[in-house]
Amino acid sequence: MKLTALGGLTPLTNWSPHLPTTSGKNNKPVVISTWNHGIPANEEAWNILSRKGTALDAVEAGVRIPEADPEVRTVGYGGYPDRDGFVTLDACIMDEKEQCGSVAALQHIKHPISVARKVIEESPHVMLVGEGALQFALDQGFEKENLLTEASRKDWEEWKEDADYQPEINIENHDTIGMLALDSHGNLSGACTTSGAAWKMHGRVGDSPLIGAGLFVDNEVGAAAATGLGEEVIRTCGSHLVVENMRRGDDPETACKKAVQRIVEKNESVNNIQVGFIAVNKQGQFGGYSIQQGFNFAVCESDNNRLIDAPSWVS
Ligand code: SD4
Repeated sequence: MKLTALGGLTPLTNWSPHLPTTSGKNNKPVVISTWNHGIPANEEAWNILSRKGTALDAVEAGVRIPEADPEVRTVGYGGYPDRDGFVTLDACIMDEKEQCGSVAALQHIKHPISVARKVIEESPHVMLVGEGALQFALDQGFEKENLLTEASRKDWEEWKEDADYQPEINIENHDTIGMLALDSHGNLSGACTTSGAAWKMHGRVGDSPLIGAGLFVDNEVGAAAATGLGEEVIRTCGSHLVVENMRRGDDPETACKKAVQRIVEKNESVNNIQVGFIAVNKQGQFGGYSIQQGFNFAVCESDNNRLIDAPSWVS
């Protein structure tokens, strides 16, 4: 471990698990999602889970809430555009049979997560991008809309004055939404949806629509999702790594922490990098972990929907 290069960071050995960032009991159904906007999203998902609905239906319905909310500037309608002023959306969804669907660099469609689900149900593929994804969505009956709100257009105009691309560590405390659910039948599913990094290059795709990076589900083991600087998550196949850590016996928080540690070890400095992971296992235990402070996630179980501050590598 390159601790010398990580002045000021906490080595794994000094860490001890602390409640209530994780749950120790057998627990289902449960739904967990990234950031503050996870609270209303969980509420919607819980409506389905509490009526014995499927995890797949729950995560799709849940993340549609921030996708439709123009106040959430990092997901769906109202999301920040790329440097050329285009709102391009990334999303994926994965179910308990390891069926997965994904869209990337999709424009003009408010609910990319539902297009991703259609990729599972109505195409022989896993991933569609750009123009092809838009054409598929229109063929499936989705409506073409302008997703660039006046507020986001103004922010983009302001950004263009300096045109300085600096990924922000925690954007207003709510970024990509990744959501994981365990339903009353004991099945896991996950969804992840985002407008990606603000002011990104046109055509840039982050981790969020990439199965294994932004999201991974293995119904025998658990599920994980990521938020933060997508390039770092892609390099380490972050969500897949978290699930594999759980397969080897780690509880969800430790599994997330080890994936964070992998990113930390691969970088000379993580001062300007934020990545957060959430995870849930087959027993309904959950946890999260991030590089920097400021990452939180929402958990809903037994009608109790609450925000939890994730522990972080940098204290
Ligand atoms: C991306 N991971 O496109 C997304 C953005 C995000 O917190 O999650 N920001 O890189």
